[in-house]
Amino acid sequence: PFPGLSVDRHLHESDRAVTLARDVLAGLTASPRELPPKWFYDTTGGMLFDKITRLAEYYPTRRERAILVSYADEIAAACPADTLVELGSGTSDKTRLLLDALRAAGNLRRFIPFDVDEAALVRAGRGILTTYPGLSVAAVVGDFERHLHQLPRGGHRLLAFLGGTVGNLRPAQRQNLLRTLREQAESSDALLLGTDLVKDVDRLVAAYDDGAGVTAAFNRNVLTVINRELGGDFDIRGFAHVAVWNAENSWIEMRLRSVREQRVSIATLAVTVDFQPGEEILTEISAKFTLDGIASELALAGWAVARQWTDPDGDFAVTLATP
Ligand code: AVJ
Repeated sequence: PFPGLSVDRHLHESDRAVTLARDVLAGLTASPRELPPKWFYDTTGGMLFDKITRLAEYYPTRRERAILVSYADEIAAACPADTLVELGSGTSDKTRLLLDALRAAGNLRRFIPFDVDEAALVRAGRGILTTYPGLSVAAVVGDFERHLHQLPRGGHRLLAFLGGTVGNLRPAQRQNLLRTLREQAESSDALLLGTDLVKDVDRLVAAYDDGAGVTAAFNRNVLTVINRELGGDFDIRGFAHVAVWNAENSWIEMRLRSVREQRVSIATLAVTVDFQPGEEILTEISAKFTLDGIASELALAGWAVARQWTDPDGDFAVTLATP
């Protein structure tokens, strides 16, 4: 669609509809009810998340950015990659910090953004190309739980999975993802993993329950997506946003709590779901880590930690690991 930009599709619009239908049917008929967080991110959800990253309470994006501002050069020195692969891309601001450092180190040739959202990939790809002429951008449209083995090989790749998104997966799913990446990594590849760290519970909860109600709108947006794409009749005001710290599992849970007894129909799925007052849907887990915990999860998946960086307050970590 643009010189220097190629798009490799492993996920199509029709897959999206089928996968959403499957996830919603399974999740809303399960006990406890659950919806996967990936369905937050339609155009509105993407904009709301963007707004979240600028909230006073939501520190992770700023902290990770500060780490990259301070240490991108060290990262590039420790891993002089010619290819940056960005998993769950879209956020080109932090990408550019890495691209700049890799370019300054002298080897950068290729950028491979990987995301479910084709439009966002093309937009980001074009933006990157205008600032990095000569770079080859090979976008991959895929789901990081299904299409990681389709990533282009070759060269010296830095596989970046930033933002703390790995925390949306449960431990077993995290192991799967880390092992899938490890299986395809060549000895000259490296992994760069961004993770939020355990801290004061009040700060953690505030980050997921901001005063302006942006996170509440983001959480409820999944119901709007279901209404639009599956013919649902969720009354958005009938569900309250809840953020709680699950100490046993070391993760934040976002839930939607039915404020009254209500029946919801989802036409495309031909199902109705009854909610009791106070009944909840788990919509997201966001795991918080310790530096040692990250290292042992990586080790279990066959990765060796080369370096770990945190921001001065120790809020967030970026870990560089090698096969
Ligand atoms: C984009 C997955 C890293 O878990 O902190 C922000 C998503 N959810 N506020 C996170 C999110 C609620 C975010 N990640």
